[in-house]
Amino acid sequence: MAKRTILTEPNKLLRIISKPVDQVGKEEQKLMDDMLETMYHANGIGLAAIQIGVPKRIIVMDISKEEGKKEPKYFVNPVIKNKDQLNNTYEEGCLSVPNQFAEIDRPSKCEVEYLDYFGKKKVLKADGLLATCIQHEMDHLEGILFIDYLSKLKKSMIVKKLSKLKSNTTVL
Ligand code: GNR
Ligand code: NI
Repeated sequence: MAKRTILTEPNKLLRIISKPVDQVGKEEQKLMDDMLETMYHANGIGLAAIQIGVPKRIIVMDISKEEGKKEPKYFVNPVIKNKDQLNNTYEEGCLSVPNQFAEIDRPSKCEVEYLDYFGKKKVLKADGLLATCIQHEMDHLEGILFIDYLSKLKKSMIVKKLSKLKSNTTVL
């Protein structure tokens, strides 16, 4: 496994629409391993492949709370089947929008069809944080970030802040 660099806004790659995976093979499994390691290292609960610069429809997630008890979840080619009529507000953050948080409204429950780590077809009914996180990650596959849901003013303040931070660092 290898830890990779997480891209941050305003990086254009984050706006790419990711491509479906033909087959879950060795290469995809290696990518999922790397994504999980990268996500754990950054203390995130989810990560989409494009966040490490790979435009494939792959997501990893772990929303387990207990320290030491890992519950990794892998989603390849995920499709949201049913969204609840009812919305839920959650304070969201994103590893690609570091240290910025905002309340975002999304359907409170959803059903997702996907392939797992072994390429097996699965269906998952999600609610609570899991539902929010899956929808946040699915947005990444479409090149959408949570700040896109904010007012122009709020969004531009965040983007400006991040651009400034970036120009002050020597890495990248
Ligand atoms: O670590 C993360 N936390 C989080 C909190 C609320 C809603 C969504 C998320 S996902 C985020 C990791 C990330 O950026 N995934 O793309
Ligand atoms: Ni994110």
